[in-house]
Amino acid sequence: MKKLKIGITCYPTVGGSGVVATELGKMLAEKGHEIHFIATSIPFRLDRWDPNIYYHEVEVNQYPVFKYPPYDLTLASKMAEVAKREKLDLLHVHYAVPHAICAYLAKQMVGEDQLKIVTTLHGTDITVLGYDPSLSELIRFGIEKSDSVTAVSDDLIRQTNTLVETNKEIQTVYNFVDQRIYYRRDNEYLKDQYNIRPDEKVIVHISNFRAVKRVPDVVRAFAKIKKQVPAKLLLIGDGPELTVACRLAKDLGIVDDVRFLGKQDNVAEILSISDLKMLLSEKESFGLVLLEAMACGVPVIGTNIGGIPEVIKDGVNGYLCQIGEIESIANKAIRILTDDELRARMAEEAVLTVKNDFNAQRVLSQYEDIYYKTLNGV
Ligand code: GMT
Repeated sequence: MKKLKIGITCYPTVGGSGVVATELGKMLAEKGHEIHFIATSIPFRLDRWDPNIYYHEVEVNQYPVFKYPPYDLTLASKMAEVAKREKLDLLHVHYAVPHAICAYLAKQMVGEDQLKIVTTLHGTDITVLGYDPSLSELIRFGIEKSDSVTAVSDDLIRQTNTLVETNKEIQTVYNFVDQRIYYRRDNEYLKDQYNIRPDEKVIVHISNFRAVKRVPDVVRAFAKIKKQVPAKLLLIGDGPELTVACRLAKDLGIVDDVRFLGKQDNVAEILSISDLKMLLSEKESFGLVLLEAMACGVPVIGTNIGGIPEVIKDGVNGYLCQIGEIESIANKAIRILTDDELRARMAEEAVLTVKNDFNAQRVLSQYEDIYYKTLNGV
């Protein structure tokens, strides 16, 4: 098979879409494809040198004549410049808005037949922006002008069809984690470093602490769990709701049992001392953090919304729960934390789910297949 030259654009800062785009780029490069990241900064997971990986910085300047820095236009022109010079076969963009629109502009600048566009929808572009009538037309345009479109869950395809009213064929390509990085280590000593007693259970929540993640529900559920099980709560990440969570923990008298770890790079290390992961969001097209936890043998509790039921098999690798039903969430958590046999079985199933259903190599092949079909006009 011909080795491809692929431009990848994503938001390079912390966030599931950036992680997926970067990990995919790294794996494609390992297979010999030439990967050109086109972004405003080096994606944070682009942590190793590879001769097949290039990085082209989009420098967004502030001009006095413009009220806002022209990110979209600068990106489109950088995409066109890189595509022409490096003779890219295609651009794989993550997000319909603005990245698919920028890619379409670049395609027109390069020449319609010279460059193909593959767009991956991650959710935020659809489930947040899709409700805005002033943007839904633009999202539809970005989707329909892409040569191929993928989404990270079946649910996201349903939502896209409803909110954006498009008939474009969209294919589900699930997210994945690299099990060479995400696996359970034997590092119980870390508990001591976080001032957690050996007999205490560890519950973890990882997110960008936006309102949709409903972090206060995690804190409320933990307060109930704490009454029956000696435990600590690790909050990883940062965002607008962090102070709310902290204040609530104080009000509930449990702040000494919560560790606010902020943004962390070595998440697999921390997951390896965890007994349960909670993601109680009201919107979640997939929930990549669930997969990361599961790969590290951590059972999960997640809300029965969006793409989460495609990841959590209720009663097998964790439990599904209804949004905001704190009592029932706490009861399910207590069941997992107090029944060693159940927890071990769910942990094993969690690792198997990642291996069988969200296998990195299989996802990589799916994307390659889409690239070749797109280039052949299939
Ligand atoms: O809100 C986030 O979690 C960040 C957001 C992003 O754009 O990076 O995550 C979205 O894409 C991830 C990777 O596909 C998914 O795992 C998340 O579920 C999705 N977030 C939402 O749908 C809210």
